[in-house]
Amino acid sequence: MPANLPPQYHKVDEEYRAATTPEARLEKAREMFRLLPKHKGTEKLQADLKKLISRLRDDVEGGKGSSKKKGVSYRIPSEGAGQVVLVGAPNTGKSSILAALTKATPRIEAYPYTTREPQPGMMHWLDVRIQLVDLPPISADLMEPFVPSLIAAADAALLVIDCGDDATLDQTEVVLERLSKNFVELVAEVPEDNDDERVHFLRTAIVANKVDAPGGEDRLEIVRDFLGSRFPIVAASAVGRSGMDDVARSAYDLLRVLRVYTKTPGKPADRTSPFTPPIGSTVLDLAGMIHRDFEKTLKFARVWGTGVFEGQSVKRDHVLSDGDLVELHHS
Ligand SMILES: Nc1nc2c(ncn2[C@@H]2O[C@H](COP(=O)(O)OP(=O)(O)O)[C@@H](O)[C@H]2O)c(=O)[nH]1
Ligand SMILES: [Mg+2]
Repeated sequence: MPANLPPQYHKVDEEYRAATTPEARLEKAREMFRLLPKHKGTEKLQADLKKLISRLRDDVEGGKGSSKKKGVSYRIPSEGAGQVVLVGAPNTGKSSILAALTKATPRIEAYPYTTREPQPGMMHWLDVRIQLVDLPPISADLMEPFVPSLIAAADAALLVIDCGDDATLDQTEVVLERLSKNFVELVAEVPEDNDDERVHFLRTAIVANKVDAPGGEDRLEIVRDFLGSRFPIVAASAVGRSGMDDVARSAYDLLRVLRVYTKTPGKPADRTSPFTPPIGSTVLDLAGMIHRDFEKTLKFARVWGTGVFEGQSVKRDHVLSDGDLVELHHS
């Protein structure tokens, strides 16, 4: 995606790379964020820079002696097409959803606060691998201090709510408010112009879980009335195993990626494991994902898919579509 960065940005980027202390790097990263034009084409860069800034801030603060560090901190490297966190009040069924959709085996109990640590698992939606991360709950009484930063570092969130509980709307408000106070905003769409580097926006869908519970369908309607204009809502029952495909599909949709398959000239296509570049990516972006050097050597590509005739030759700046098959040709 064309970002059209101002020349000063590249200069500060170089200074950032040359900086040797966390403090100097933090300062340069902040400067880069200020210089970055805030529009659709820089969305990914804005998000990456924010993550970098908060990581550097942790480094700087962590280095100032252990008294500054409150409790444990976790970092879960993203795998597959992206990382989607399961967020919500206690006992809403977050761990049950992880267990239903992945091979992970979290503890599931009928009482709250069972999950104390983040737990990842790998989920499949069609041929795409997506990482789900189960998190400890958020309530008025408790929120582990590392939870907001783990959410901020993810690519998207599923906000799990309990349709078996009359307090579900209140509990959900508490979750959203506590995160907001910690500069994490769960939203349906990430705003394009956000100048506050401290605020992390996370694309979010609601999983209305436990629709099988007595009164579940009625509460689902109430949830739709109150939150339906704010978030997409997926109805589910982790225990009844209903709506699980919809949950997986909505996690994929939140990531805003394409499935793009590749083939080597003269060889058959690999139709099994797609690359997952962000929507709007070009042939050149894809080349860069496959190998750094490919960005320099790429001459043209042939594409089978949407908006082209079969095997059409396209230039480096051709914008890809979901499901495209691409054959890269190098000089
Ligand atoms: N009826 C019903 N119970 C569920 C569902 N999902 C989870 N539960 C139950 O709710 C309780 C809490 O589940 P858990 O996954 O540990 O919730 P967490 O605290 O959000 O991780 C357990 O007793 C689960 O069996 C569901 O879809 N329907
Ligand atoms: Mg749990």
